[in-house]
Amino acid sequence: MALIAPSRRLRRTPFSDGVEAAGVKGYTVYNRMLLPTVFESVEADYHHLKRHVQVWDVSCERQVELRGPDAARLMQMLTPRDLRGMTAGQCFYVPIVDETGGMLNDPVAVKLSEDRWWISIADSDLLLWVKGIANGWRLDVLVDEPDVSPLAIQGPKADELMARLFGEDIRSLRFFRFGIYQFEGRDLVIARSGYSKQGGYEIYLEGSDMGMPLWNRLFELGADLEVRAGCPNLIERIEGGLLSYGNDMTDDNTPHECGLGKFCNTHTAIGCIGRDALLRVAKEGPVQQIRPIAIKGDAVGPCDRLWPVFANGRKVGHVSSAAWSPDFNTNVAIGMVRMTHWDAGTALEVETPDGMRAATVQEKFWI
Ligand code: THG
Repeated sequence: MALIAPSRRLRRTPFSDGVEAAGVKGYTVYNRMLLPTVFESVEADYHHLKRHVQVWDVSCERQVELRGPDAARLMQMLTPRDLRGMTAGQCFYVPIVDETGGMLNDPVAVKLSEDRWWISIADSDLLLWVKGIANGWRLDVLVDEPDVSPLAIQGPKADELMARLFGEDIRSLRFFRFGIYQFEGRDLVIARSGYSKQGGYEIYLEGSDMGMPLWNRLFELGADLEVRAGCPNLIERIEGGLLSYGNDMTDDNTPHECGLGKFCNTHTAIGCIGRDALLRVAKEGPVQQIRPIAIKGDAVGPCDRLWPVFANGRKVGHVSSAAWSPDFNTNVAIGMVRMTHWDAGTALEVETPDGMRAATVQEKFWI
C-alpha cells in the first residue's frame, strides 16, 4: 500500500511526536485519527508485548462525554446492558445498538459520577447518534468530545512500570475499575483495562499538553523493563477473541450474533433504543454467530475483505480477521458462521485470496 497523505482531517494525537520518534512503520485510520499498527514488525511487536511492557497511543478511542442530570438516563437509552448496578469508578463493556438491534459500536462506558460519563468508542461516528438522541428527546445533558486521549500500558510488566510512576497502590486496582492518580499536579483517570489479554492499564489523559511529558516519563522509568512503543496487535487480539467493530461486526449484526449476548440484559434495560427488536431476536436466538476459526497451511495474507466460508460447497459464513500465530503455529481467525456449522470441530473451507484453505471451528479462542 502507498503512503497515507497527512492532512488536518486525519487527526494527530498528543503522543504522535513520540510515536514517530519511536519509529512507527504503519498506521490505520480510526475515528478520523491516526492509530499505529506496527513498530518493528507485527510478529516482533507480538512477542515483545507478551514478554515485556508496551505504551500504546490509543487516542483514537475517543470519548463521548455525557454531562448533566439526564446523563445516566441517556446512557441507558444507548445500551441493552443494565446499568443500574454500575457505580462510579466502574467501566462496563457495552454494546450500543440502533432501533433494529444492529450494532453501532462496542465501547467501554466509564462512569465518572451519576451525571458524568465517558463512552470510549470504537471506530464509528457514535457522537452524532448520541447528540441526535439527546436533542430529539430534549434531554438535559451536554454531549461532546472532550480533549481526552487514552494511553494504554500493556504487557506482563505493566504493573511494575505503573507502580513506579503512580505508586504501589495502583497494583491493587481491579479489572475494569478506575481510580484517580496524579501526574505533574494533574488528575488522571486510570483504569485496569486495555485491548490485549496481557494485562495492563489505560490512562485517560485529559489535556493534550501533557501528552509528551507523560509519554517521556513512562519511557524514562521503564528503560530497564525494555519498555517500547506498541499498538493493538492483530495476532494477539485474534488469539484473545477481542472483536474489532467495522471488521468483525457492523450494524448488520446483533450483539447476540457477536457473542455479546452476555453483555445484554434486554428485559431489564428499560428505555434502551432497539429493545423491542432485541427481545425478538433474543427469543429466536441468533442463526449465525462469531467463532474462532483455525485456518490450515502457511501464513495467510491480511484480511481486508470478507473471505467466504464454505462447507460441502455451500456458503455458511465468512472470515473477517486472520493472522499467522507464532505461538499456536496456525492461522488464527475470527469468522461469522451459520448455526448448522458453528459447532466446535466442524470442518470448513475458507476462500482466501491465495486459494481455498481447510479450516476448523475451535472450541474457544486461543488465549
Ligand atoms: N479500551 C478503551 N476504549 C476502547 C477499547 C479499549 N474503545 C474501542 C475498542 N477498544 C472497543 N472495543 C472493546 C473490545 C473489547 C474490550 C474492550 C473494548 C475488552 N474486552 C474484554 C474481553 O473480551 O476479554 C473484557 C470485557 C469484559 O469482561 O467486560 O476489554 O480496549 N478504553
